[in-house]
Amino acid sequence: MQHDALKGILWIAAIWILSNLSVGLAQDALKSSESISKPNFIVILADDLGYGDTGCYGAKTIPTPNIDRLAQQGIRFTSGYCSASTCTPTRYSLLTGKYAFRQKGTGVAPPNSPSIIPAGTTTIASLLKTAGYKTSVIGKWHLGLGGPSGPDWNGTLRPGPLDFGFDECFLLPTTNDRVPQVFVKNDRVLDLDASDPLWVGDKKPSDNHPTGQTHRRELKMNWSHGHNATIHNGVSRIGFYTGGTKARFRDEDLSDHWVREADRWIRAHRSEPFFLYFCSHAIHVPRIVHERFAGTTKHGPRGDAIVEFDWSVGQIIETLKDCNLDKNTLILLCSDNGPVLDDGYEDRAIEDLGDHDPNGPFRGGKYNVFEGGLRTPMIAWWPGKLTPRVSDQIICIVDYPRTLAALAGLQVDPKDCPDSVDLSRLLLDPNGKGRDSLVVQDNGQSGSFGYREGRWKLVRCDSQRANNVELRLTPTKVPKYQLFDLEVDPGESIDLLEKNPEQARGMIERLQKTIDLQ
Ligand code: NG6
Ligand code: CA
Repeated sequence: MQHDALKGILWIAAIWILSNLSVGLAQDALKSSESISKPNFIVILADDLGYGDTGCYGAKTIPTPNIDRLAQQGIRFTSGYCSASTCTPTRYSLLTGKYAFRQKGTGVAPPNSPSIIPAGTTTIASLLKTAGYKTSVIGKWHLGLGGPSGPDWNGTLRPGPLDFGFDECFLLPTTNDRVPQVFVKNDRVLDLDASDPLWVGDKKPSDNHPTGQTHRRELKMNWSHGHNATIHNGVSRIGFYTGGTKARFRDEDLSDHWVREADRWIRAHRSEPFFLYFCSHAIHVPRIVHERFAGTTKHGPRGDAIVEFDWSVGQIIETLKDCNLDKNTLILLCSDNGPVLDDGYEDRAIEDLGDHDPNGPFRGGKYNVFEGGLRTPMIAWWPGKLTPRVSDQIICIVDYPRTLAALAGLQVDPKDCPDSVDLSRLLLDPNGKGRDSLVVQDNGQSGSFGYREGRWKLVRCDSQRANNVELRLTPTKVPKYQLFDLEVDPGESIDLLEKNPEQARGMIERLQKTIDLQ
């Protein structure tokens, strides 16, 4: 009798254990199928790459097979915009979904810039983190680091990416032409030896400190303007620094570092949804490619740097394929501003340009608000999910936060990412619509804006001067307002302002209204 009772209890216990186990297994299966259905996101941001610099956008003499393949298999946008024609404000908008002119101090950040993004700001990374994503930024940051007194290069570099939603980071802290040439891993300078502290400043640290001016003849790449302060790796930079000798990188190896880190990070997070912001330094000056890419084009370092960037894109795809993630990953590829030829170093960008058109059919480039400064190669790639096509709908990098949040199934608070538009339908549906209107800006100090509404483009230059309009840095005098019909005049050469006063007046008002919105 006792034996039977024990048997019964054991049976009940076994059934209870088994049923709970199966519920647990079912829950696990659900969890993993949920995470599989959540796509991974990779934003690949080039630096200073022009609309016409890749094969799929018309380049004939610079091979970019990897980017071209993405375009062929995905959506190639012909009206894709970065939000500013310099780096810092564009990066600010990409992360925060906010136009940079709304935030003071978002112009090109100097070497010792404190962190620019206000504490507590919702970003593309913090949003995705709330949806269970692993997040990382690998590459050029250029949004400042540290509190109001600037970066503590020998200590903890907070606030930084870790305070804006990134779990990890591996950074070029400023630009490759600004000091210091070191990596920041998470919140510290990588490989910094405490006995050789890093000092960064904007004044010569000693009378005999070698600079691009005192040692010009010994440089491996001569400067043409600016860039004549501290020398590292045979190249003089913007700003001064000493120390951190072991922590310094070789410019030639930068792309290899980004690729190696991206490969490591993707593999480590292959079984959970992830967001990787991959922001290469390429093709920013000084354009110093790895030895294996030197001379691969007839356009000198600028062309070779595009080939090297394309290679790094190809390597990321290889990693995704190897991890079997290529069908479940959306890549958005774009550039932070339009092209520039001589941006401070004598690297034959002008002399060896030949017939290549860095800004494609457009006028202008980096530093101005003509289309060449803002219209960027923009490709969305997500095999099996996006119908391959060319789209002329308007999309901007400021739209990435809300678009990716929507694809991750998130609701975004209306006060967050206020200028970002959810364009997920535009990606998923060939009949989806882009933006009705868009405001773009230059570096942000001179009151220059571009305002696009459909085929119309208003150019506003309060200073009545614009730089790099003909891809030469000499300033050009321009009227305060100009109006162009991009459908018939993509090169912005025929000012229609006087012929279309109503259209112009309306756009001037609507632009101002958008600027004034808080
Ligand atoms: C300019 C630099 C230019 C580049 C740019 C920022 C000089 C003369 N020019 O001030 O070389 O560094 O800033 O580029 O110093 S960006 O792509 O990071 O915005
Ligand atoms: Ca740039």
